[in-house]
Amino acid sequence: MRATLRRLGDVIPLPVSVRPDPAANFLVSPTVAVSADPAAADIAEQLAKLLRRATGFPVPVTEAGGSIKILLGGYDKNEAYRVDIAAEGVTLRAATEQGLFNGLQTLRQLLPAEGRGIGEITLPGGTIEDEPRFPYRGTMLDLARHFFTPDEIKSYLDTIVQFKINHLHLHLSDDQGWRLEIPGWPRLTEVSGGEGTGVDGTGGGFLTTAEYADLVAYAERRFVTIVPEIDLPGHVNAAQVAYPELARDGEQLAPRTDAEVGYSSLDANREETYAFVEDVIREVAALTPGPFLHIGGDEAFSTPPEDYRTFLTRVLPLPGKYGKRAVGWHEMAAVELPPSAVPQYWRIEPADDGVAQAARDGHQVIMSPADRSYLDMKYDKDTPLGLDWAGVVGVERSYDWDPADRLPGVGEEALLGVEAPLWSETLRSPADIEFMAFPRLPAIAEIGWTPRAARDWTSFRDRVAAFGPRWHAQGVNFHRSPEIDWIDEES
Ligand code: TNX
Repeated sequence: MRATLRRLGDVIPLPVSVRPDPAANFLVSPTVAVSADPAAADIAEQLAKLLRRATGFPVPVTEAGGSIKILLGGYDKNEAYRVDIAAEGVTLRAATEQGLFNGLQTLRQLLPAEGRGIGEITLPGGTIEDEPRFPYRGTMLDLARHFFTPDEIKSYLDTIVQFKINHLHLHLSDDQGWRLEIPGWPRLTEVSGGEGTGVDGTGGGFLTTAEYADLVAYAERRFVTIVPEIDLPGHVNAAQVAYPELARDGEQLAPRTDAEVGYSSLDANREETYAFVEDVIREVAALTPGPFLHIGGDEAFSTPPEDYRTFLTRVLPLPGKYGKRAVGWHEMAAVELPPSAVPQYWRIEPADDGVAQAARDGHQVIMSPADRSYLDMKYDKDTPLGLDWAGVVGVERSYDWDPADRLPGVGEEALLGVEAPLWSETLRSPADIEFMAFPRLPAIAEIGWTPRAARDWTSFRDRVAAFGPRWHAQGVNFHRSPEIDWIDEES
């Protein structure tokens, strides 16, 4: 069987520049080899593996002489890359391994759906030159409402990097559970991380410090930065159940498995609170090589506004004290922020004074409006999973907006990037995660990568249609949205 030839621009996110040259198609023949500088050997091996799987050919990796070449250097931007496909050979080049990794994802999408061993295949001729619009292209996974194991998170990582997502924010604590072991505070995970925790008592589990470190390293090898979140000063019932001295009157609170929000709070006027918070921030910072530490700050409805300011004024400098940039949900912008702090906008209102002021003050903002980017919103009223407080979010709705005109006063230059959060109140399995994320996460990935003027819903809709057989071959679940005219089989 001969796979249909992919078109050079059939890539998500759409590259900045695509110049097809149909006279220059490259035939991947049985003698093909990949050669690379030793520093790029890892990327070469990953490409060879994809080609072996697609063709069934041996595809050796050599230092020189192969018709597919991987070159490091010549390009001065971190994430940029260039691919040239000609009849005589293919060249992938970038200044950094991260750039090569991005190019590898592009080449992967130009291969037929994998796992087929179909013999000779053709890569479409021409040149792609590419680099991202924003440095931060993220998604968030809520491990607190429902825990997912390290292997499950790794498998999700392997899928999201194909769309050049480069940050994974992990929501590690909430009212229903605490999901990261913290040295010196063992009851957090012993009491609030085990069996019976999470929404409906079905989401138990936690990451040991070793598992977290391994996960961070796994992500790093795929050029993904883990952004850990400890949600403060609200969303803390699980911490208070484990350590009653963190409760307002020192009382023993009951574990909660419902999905209410806004009822719990640390006491901003007790020193015990700050001893706990600083320990946790120091330990999480020590375990996290990436630059960001997310301190939550959302929905603190039971923290009086004055206390909220007192609390954040003391806590916001702590990530900086331990070498990290504080990220927080945008409510934190009610307080004077340290210069490097990053507010993350999550609401649905068309304006926000605090975020606009932060942007004026030179802060970078992450854009995650719930009515566009929340992966836990239902696709339509019949979606079996998810919530609908921000409305239903179909695929076109998740694609057809722009972060640079979402909030007055928060334009292109104020944006660090975009993130698509996935809250897990209604999720139970990796298949549930995938169902909510695909195809909406690729839409958000394209918003974060592709220049605004170059992207267009009908083009995205047509390109995403070809991912049905790819996700099928990879064992990845997705929502067969009726908005997309899915291609069932690559013939
Ligand atoms: C709001 S978004 C929350 C979460 C919920 C989510 C459900 C945000 C910062 N807080 O506590 O899980 O809605 O969509």
